[in-house]
Amino acid sequence: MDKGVARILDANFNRSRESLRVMEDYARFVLNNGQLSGTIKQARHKLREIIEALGGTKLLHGRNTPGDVGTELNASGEMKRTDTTAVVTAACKRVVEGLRVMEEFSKTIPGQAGRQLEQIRYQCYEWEVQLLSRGQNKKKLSEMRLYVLISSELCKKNPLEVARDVLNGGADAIQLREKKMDAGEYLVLAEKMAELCRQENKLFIVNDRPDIAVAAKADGVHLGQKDLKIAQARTVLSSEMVVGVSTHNIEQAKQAVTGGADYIGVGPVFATGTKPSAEPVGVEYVRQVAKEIDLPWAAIGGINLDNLAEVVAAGAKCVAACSAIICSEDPAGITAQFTRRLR
Ligand code: TZP
Ligand code: MG
Repeated sequence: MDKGVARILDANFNRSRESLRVMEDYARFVLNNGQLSGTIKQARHKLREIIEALGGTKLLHGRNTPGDVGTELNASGEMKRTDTTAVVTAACKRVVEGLRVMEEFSKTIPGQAGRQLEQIRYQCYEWEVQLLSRGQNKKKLSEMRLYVLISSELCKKNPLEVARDVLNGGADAIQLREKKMDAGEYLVLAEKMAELCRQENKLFIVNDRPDIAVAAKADGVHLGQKDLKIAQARTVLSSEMVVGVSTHNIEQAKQAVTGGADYIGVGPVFATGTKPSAEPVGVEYVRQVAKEIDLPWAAIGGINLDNLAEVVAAGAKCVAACSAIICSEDPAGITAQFTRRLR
């Protein structure tokens, strides 16, 4: 093999492999997404097989790092990244560059390497979208202050109008929670609400039903303790989708964290007619979560403008509210009062 080609393949194999590892670790440790990190890992192993077939250790003989005229040439932005999204974006760009260079020069060598490298490169374009959109959803969750639950049976007018009102009032996320609707009707409403939220760049979550969340192109699904487990729901969710879990005590909260939840609900803080069978857990649990849980979370249950200050004083940065907002005659106005006090 031409010595220059060997050096190019060796350098770009390392470049691509290292970048894949950055993507894999981001999926694994930042996104908690075992499925995506596993798929990226497989590609990293496939890449090793391709390089073995191209000559493997023979390429190493061409390596001459001290004599490489490019090691001193750093682009000015290379050592600075504003956040983890910037890190993973750079890795995604680097890997496809590396793969493309390998692909081109491997054309000078007989075999299938070019095609195989091309396939990994195409997968990388997909992964970039998945890694970044889930990352963006997680960022939105960490900045979320008001999460509004909408159930059509509690609305004083069309639930889509209520959704528009709460978005106008400044809500960061909407959850559609329909306990009595047939799946077909639930989906139609969810699709329309998802579209409204998308237009405003706000999160849209479907309660209970991962299948409807996927079909409606929601940003995620919310699961109760008796619903599907997170891993079970993930088998049908797209990898960019987030999962929220209701928790009623600190053990459940910790379990949700280790199970890979993206956010948790904390409550019911107060007794609520929206979920009359649920035993209120009080602000003490809010205090505990504020101290012990390092994941976005929303205090929920019977929260209104009169008791909001108490929940905030207990450490809640984000609250979820349903009846206080959607049962009112002025959902936009009440939402605006919530958001003003939460920011
Ligand atoms: N989970 C715990 S409390 C609750 C849910 C779904 C109901 C929240 O509604 P409201 O009307 O804000 O109490
Ligand atoms: Mg449920």
